[in-house]
Amino acid sequence: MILNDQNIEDANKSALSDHQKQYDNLKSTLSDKHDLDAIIQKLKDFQVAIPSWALGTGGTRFGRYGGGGEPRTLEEKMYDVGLIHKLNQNSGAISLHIPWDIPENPEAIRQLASNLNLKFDAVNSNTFQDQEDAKYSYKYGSLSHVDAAVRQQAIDHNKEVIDYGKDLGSKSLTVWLADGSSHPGQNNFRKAFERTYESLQEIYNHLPADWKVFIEYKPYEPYFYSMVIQDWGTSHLLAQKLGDKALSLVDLGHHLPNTNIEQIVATLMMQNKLGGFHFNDSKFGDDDLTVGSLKPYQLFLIFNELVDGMLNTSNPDLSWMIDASHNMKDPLEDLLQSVDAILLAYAQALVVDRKALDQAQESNDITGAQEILQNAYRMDLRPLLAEARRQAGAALNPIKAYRQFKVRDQLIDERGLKTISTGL
Ligand SMILES: [Mn+2]
Repeated sequence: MILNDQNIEDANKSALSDHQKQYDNLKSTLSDKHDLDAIIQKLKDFQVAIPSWALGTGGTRFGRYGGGGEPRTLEEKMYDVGLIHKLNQNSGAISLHIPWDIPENPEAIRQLASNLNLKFDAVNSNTFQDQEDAKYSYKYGSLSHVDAAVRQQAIDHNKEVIDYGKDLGSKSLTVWLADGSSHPGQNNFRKAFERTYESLQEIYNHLPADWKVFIEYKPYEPYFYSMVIQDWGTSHLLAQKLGDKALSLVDLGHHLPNTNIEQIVATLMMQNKLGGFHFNDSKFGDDDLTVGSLKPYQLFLIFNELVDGMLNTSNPDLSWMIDASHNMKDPLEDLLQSVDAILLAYAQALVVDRKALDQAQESNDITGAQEILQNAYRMDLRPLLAEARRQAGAALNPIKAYRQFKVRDQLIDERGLKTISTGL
């Protein structure tokens, strides 16, 4: 299924005059202090990649309840991302997980991406599952395994993923290493780190000149006692040792409860070592819930540091991606909500009075600093987002348009009710 410009125009028609009133109101409040055209341009430019594994229904170790019309092939996944992008014009990239989504015919896949106005974001390797035709098992680790032959298999897989990405025009590899231990004494921490570093060096040396590798960290799961890359410090240490093309990746769900993620962001950007971002939300752990659904203020504080870092450090441009699992909601609706939450937090951070905040901080005016942040956070910037979408040719209200066009019903008609998407 494809939506065209006329569809979007039709969907917007009835809401245009209300939108104009709301936007004019907001404009009169904001335009004294802010260059709204510049902010709108930033919002239009902001593109969040959709991972190929998040377009079907996810599950837990207890079960999975499919929702129907799920994409069965890489091509169908790309059509789904194309639908999201057509509705919001902020999702113009797809991130592939190999071997779940191997591009068998790169030429045709590139052509389809270009037809749908999509780019290929980071490619992701998978050494946390055994593949059917694999010679060795990753039960006791991959890049950190005690056996050099198993490590080599995992290294070769990562190199292969880079090669697939090269064919498609990706510029980065994300490594999330699931290696670790579930029992005290099982692993020698130092040796596990050293083996991992050596394996990553070989992968790093396979990167094309204009590529980066992002190193993701996670405190627990799938292992419950230790993870080889457990936190941002370990990720940063590896990135630092590897070289300029290696950077850390922050996944919002990969922290223990109450971790100050915004401070991690500030520190990594100060070091020019923040490469990528995986968005989701969580209450207990790596819950992979809709971005901004539980802790929107935290998301705003994170964006406040991201915007500050983008203005005041030389950190390279970031690779933005959603990394969530849609277990109960329609994945496409959930992704539309997530992208909207990300853009809203970004917009709020863009209207923070940075000069006043700096003055408040430098004069220990704690109350004043809080007022400045909360003034931005409590402003309703949804009309600004809608205006950016309108200018970009997207739907004023993407979810409403999605429902108006009965997209899910059409996808079920096309693909069937019992389809299952590869991935989570
Ligand atoms: Mn992630």
